[in-house]
Amino acid sequence: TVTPRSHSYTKYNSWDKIQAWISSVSAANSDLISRQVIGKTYEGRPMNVLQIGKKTGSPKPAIFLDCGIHAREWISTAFCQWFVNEAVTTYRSDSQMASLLNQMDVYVLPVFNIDGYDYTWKSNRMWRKTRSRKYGTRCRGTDPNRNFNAGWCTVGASRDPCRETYCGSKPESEIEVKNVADFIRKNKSIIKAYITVHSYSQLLLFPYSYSYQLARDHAELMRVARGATRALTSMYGTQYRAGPGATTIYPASGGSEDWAYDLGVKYSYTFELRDTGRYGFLLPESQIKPTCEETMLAVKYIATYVQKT
Ligand code: ING
Ligand code: ZN
Repeated sequence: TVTPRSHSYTKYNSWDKIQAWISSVSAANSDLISRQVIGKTYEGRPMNVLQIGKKTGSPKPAIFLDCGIHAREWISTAFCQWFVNEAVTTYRSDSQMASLLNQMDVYVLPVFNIDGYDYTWKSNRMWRKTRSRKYGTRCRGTDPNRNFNAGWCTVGASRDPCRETYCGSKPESEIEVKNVADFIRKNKSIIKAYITVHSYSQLLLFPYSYSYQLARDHAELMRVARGATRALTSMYGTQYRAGPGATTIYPASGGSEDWAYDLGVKYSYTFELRDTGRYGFLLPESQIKPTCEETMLAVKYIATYVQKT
């Protein structure tokens, strides 16, 4: 696999490097990867989705995986790059990966909130939101994980544009959220699982976050989550907790995973990667490899479960 000079899977990469990597990894693995632009960000950057899977000429069931909804959660963005590389480099040697990619496609959005991510590199490392402007305030940005149409702005979100959890002027007011929601709606019939990656806290969450009500598929979602976290822990002993968002982390509305679930994507999960607070969002680069390796086991567990269901 040819990667652009200075892109590294064990370092955090700037948006410019990730963009060049998207081009080169797609070109070098054209048998397994197709790329498409699902729209542009507020500041005009292209949002690329990589479709990974053996090309069969007919639509396959699929998993949608996104990283970097929140700008400062750099380990999340590193994970999507790791996932793409693992998929293409182990397809020929790992029978589980081969079977998965022969039967299913994984749609990967490596960076959801590109404008915010770029801003964390150039101006403010702790930025979380998008970078959109709003009339009448100097505060910029909406929390993209409060902007989906799932109990929108009812709990754990703010109507104040200056707050970190600002829900936006209406559901899908953020172009990045609308682009992703449109893509998932358009491919609703094939998307069987939705996985979104955040940091930090070492949790595997599933619906609901906007309500204390248990999801219709609670028992199955919990069983799969437990299997996934058991697989993750088996590698380095990293402890994860699994459960519905509202009771496991905090009640919050407008999240992508609740929205995807209510749309009909049954296997809908939010990962909160390492750590539990020592470094928080500033997870050292030395932890990229172990974090991504262990998380791969959990994602493959969920993917294989969905494949066989
Ligand atoms: N945590 C998530 C957040 O957006 C979450 C938790 C998950 C909320 C799913 C709502 C739905 O606050 C981080 N670290 O961003
Ligand atoms: Zn987050």
